[in-house]
Amino acid sequence: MATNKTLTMIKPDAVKAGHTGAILAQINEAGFRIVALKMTQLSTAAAERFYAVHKERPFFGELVEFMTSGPIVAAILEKDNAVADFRTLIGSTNPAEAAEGTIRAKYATSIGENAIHGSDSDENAQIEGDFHFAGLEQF
Ligand code: YYY
Ligand code: MG
Repeated sequence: MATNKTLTMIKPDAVKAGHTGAILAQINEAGFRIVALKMTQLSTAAAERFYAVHKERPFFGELVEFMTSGPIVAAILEKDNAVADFRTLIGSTNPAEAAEGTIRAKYATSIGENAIHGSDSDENAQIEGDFHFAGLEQF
C-alpha cells in the first residue's frame, strides 16, 4: 500500500497534564514519521470550522469550549495505511471502550476530553493537514 498521511491533535487535556512527550514517543514507536509539528491554540472560530461536521450535535458547544481551553499540539504523520493504523493506535472515542495500551486508554479522562484526535479518512487527513499547516511547514 502507498505511504499516506493523517492529522493528529494532542488535545488541551493531555497537553495540560504533561503527556505531550510520551504521546509523541508512542506515535514514533508505532512507526509514524512526523511530517509537520507545532504547538498552537485554536480560536473559537477555528475550532468551530475544524469540527463543522458536528455542529448540529448536542456536544458541539462543549467540544468547542474544550478544544479552545488551552494549547494543543498538531502534527501531520506519515505511514503506510496511516489513517486506519492511527485510529487503532489512539483507540475508541470513549476511553471506557478504548483497547488497553491505546493512547486514549492511557491518557483520556472522558468521551469529551479524550486526549487526542485522528483523521477519519484520507480526504479529511488532507483537509485537516492543510487546515493546520502551510505547504512550507510540511516536510
Ligand atoms: O473521531 P473521534 O474524535 O473519535 O470522534 P467523533 O465522533 O468524530 O467526535 C469528535 C469529538 O467530539 C470526540 O473526539 C469527542 C467529542 N464527542 C463528545 O464529546 N461526545 C460524543 N458523544 C461524541 C464525541
Ligand atoms: Mg472524528
